[in-house]
Amino acid sequence: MDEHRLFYWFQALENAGGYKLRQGVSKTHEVWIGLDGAAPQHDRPLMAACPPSWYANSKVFGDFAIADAKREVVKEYDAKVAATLEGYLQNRERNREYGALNFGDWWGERVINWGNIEYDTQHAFFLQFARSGDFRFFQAGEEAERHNRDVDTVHAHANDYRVGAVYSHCMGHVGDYYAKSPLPGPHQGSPRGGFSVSHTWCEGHCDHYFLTGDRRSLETARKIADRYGVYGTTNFDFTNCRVPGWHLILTMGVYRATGDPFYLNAARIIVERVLERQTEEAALGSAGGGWRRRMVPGHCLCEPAHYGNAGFMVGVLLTGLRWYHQETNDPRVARSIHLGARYLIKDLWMPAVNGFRYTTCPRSSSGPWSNLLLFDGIGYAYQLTGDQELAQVLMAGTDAAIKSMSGMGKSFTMYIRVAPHVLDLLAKLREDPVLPLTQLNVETPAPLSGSTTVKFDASGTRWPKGGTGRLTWDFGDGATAVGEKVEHTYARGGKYRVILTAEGGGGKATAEAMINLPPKELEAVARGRATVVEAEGFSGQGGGNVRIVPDRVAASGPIITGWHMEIGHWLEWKATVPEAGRYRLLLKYCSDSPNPRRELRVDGQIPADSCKEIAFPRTGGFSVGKDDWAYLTVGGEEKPLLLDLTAGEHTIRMTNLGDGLALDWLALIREK
Ligand SMILES: [Ca+2]
Ligand SMILES: [Ca+2]
Repeated sequence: MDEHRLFYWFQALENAGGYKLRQGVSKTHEVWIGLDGAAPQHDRPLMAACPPSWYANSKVFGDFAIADAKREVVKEYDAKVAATLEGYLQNRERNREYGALNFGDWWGERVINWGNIEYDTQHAFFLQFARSGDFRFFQAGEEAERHNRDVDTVHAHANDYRVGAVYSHCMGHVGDYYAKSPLPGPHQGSPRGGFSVSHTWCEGHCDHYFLTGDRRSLETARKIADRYGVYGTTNFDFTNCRVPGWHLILTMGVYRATGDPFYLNAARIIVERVLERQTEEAALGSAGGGWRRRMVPGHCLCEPAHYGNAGFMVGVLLTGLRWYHQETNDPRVARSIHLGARYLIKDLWMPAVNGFRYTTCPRSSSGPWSNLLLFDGIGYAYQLTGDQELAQVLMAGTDAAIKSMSGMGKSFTMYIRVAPHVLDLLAKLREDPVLPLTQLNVETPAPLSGSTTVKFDASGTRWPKGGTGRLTWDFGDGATAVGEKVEHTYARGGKYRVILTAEGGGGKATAEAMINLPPKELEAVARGRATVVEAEGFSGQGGGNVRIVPDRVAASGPIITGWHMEIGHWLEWKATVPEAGRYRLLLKYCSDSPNPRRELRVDGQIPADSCKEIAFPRTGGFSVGKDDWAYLTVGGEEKPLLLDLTAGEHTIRMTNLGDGLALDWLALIREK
């Protein structure tokens, strides 16, 4: 990365021989004097700290589960958080996140932005310190706190309206060094520094004050909450759910810290409008209970766009409502949280990946990365209602969520800022499950084996109160079975949704898996009637360069991708067939582009008109996080194109006519 993108620049004053800072930026420095003439040995004074149980009982940081190496879920969570902190600190080294005005923040949001502590990094770290007593988290939290408090926040300004505003992620913390991003393409660096309540945090400031007594942190929190409580509640309304969500979180944080009713009143204004706008009835293809709207391009690229919502936005709002409900016990808010939690599950929960879809749009990606963020509201709703459908999702999504944690500042913060508040519940649901806790393992046949026999194992399923129960299987093709370990042979390849139902101990739970089997005609490989050529083993290319990538989900060795940049970019493969005969050509590919097309030549000739432009239907992804592979028989499965080939080597060439296409392998299959 270019050095200059990392620096905070002091802007030169024209003709004055000096430099200027943005209005309102401040800086706190500690001066250490060694009275005995020696240099101080520490980079921070000794600090008095309490044991985690004391912090927990104080409720200053809300309800949370303290670190406990004997508790399932809690133990795994803390081990993962500790390991992920290493990744966070390594990123600091790699990105060189140093310098008086940079240190404490993390870099790399939208490639070259400073994150400006998005999701309240200091709060996330202070909470982990309070739970665990691990001082590394206090230090990382204090570094983030001092940066965000001093540099990212406007402390004083000629325009009163700006006081208490906080810059959103942007280049150089405060923006406006560039008129536009120096990188080409969308979503690469935000040159302007703007303010939004949806990128503004106060909880970490209050935490720091409570842990250290540093009044500057509390004053900063009040300055921010005052600004948004005054200017931000006039004729209050909102565009999307995270606006009232973060506004409530920061306002309630300062209310808890100060007890000043001004903040509770500001929160009440927000909540009233949130309740008015909740869409209780299912409509327009989206479940009821969310705050349905026509989705914006980042959330849905379909024409016309789908109605619905983005899970993380609703999740943030539920957290804000939770904090408000904990202080007020307003029954309307309890009901709203329950409706919202059910909405998240109905519209976005994807049982096959034990995670949520990003938005209501069926084409948006899904995974467990937002589980912990959303589980805060869902877990609270479960505690309020005992709704077992919520418990099932909480139980199913716990392990996947913990495993998917990453050390990038934004995602790390997003995981650990709320998870501690739901962790105790997640652990209790594991220690004493109210429903069967299903464990579904799938063993698909080896690639290219020609087999379509799949093995299923649910013997790890746990039952409430140590009892037992009945496991039933729906294989997705009409067949069913009963038992812990079963296997099933599919008549043909394709994608199947398998549903396991566990019933016993007074409860019922289901689990799902998606399996993706190659076409039955690949049996020919096992019988020696097919020649398979790995895509990455191409013999030549021209007009561009593809990338060879290992480790894609469900791939046979590496794959090729990056074949979309240049129209006319061709690739060639050599395929040797042992016998003369008629062959069909089968390709294993995936794509998330709207309209991938390729020209096909065999031994220099276009074998049929249909090969001048072969269209590959979109598969929904590039097999990064889930199995997006599909199989295409040239000419179609029903009436395949048959190539008359002599024994020996033949050349297959495909040329890019547009859009991205990842290829795993090609197979020539001889007709019987
Ligand atoms: Ca910053
Ligand atoms: Ca391959």
